[in-house]
Amino acid sequence: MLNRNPRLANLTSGYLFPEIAKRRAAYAKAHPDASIISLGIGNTTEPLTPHVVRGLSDSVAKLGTKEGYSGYGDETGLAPLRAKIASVLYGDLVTAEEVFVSDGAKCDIGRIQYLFGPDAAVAVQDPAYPVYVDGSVMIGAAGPALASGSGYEGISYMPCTAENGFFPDLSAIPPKSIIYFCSPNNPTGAVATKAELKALVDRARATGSVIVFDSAYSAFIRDPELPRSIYEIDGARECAIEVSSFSKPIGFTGVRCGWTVVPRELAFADGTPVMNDWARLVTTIFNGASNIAQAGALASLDAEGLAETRELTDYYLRNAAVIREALSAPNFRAAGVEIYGGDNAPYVWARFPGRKSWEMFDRILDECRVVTTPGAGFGPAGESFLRFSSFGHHEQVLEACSRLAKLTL
Ligand code: PGU
Repeated sequence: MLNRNPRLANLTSGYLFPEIAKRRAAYAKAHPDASIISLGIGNTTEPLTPHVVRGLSDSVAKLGTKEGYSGYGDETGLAPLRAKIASVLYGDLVTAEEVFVSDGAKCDIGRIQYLFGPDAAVAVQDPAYPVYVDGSVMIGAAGPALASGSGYEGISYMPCTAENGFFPDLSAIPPKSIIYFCSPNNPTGAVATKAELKALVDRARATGSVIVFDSAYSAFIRDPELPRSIYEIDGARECAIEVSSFSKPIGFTGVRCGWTVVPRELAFADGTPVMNDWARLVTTIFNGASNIAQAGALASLDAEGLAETRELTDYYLRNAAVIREALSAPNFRAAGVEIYGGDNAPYVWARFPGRKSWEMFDRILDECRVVTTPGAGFGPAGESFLRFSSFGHHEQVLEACSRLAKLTL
């Protein structure tokens, strides 16, 4: 038989979210009458909005006609959608040709690893969305797990803690690194300021590094002073790729549509534009996002669609506020629980001093029948934290919160 890819064998555990689903299923099996509520995975729950549904269904109807049918499209996306993303979401800070439509941010994060290959150094915020690290291990840019059990060889972990305002010490970034940076952040809920992103861009340029900026949650930013894109920062066009998504703003987690921006100025050490290789890559190993999904995404970018996006994201932010309040109840306060995030992001990040993440995960599942996400699953600096997701039906979130109020700590 063929040998197993040793890089895949380097992964120490399963992907975080299926791991949590497994524990939930085991608990449900042992307690068949328990009504479990999930504040775990960041998966949207509210129905698609009417204007977006019209965009989708008009596209389906068109595909059922001789004149309107289309097969394979441009692998880089429908021209009107690329133009609308550039103008509406970036205020023309990027051009339509620099926008590459995809089937989602996670898929593009995986494909981006091919651009730089196994020799690139990797720097990540710690904690971070697990795909950055696991994807790096899969391509061989990161090696086996460290003996200490805290991460993988070849990855520079940049702790983001309450003490540093969840913005890392950038001096830890080695030369010529891929820097994964997520803002609004999953899981901490922190949003980097313009000054912080300027420091990040300056450090990337000084070290010959490339930032992979994940703005999947930018639609949740309410503070007008906070940047929604890395391209609001001078110099970013020379050093940053941005990945983003329609999953969370318009509930497309299952429909699947996202995009990646690769600016014309971004070049490899030999001067080759990164954009050329990205186009080569996506036209070769990706056949474009579904034309139906793209039509829905396009509808979300006109005035009616934008109003719906605002309403939908407001709904989840209201849930986040309820969760924040629940976690400041006397039982949590007495245990010294600290609460972060949830105001410009759909995640609330809570620290349980002196406790382990998985221990708290099990306790809350057992006592409250509420699923959370253990902070340790996002990296060593996530230990002692839990992430609470605001994606859920409001009444269920209220019920989960009333159960949390009775948790013994
Ligand atoms: N980027 C970040 C930072 C995310 O948190 C997520 C989803 C994605 C990208 C995925 O975007 P798509 O466009 O839908 O591919 N994170 C969720 C879901 C878990 C997962 O495995 O993606 C979460 O709970 O963290």
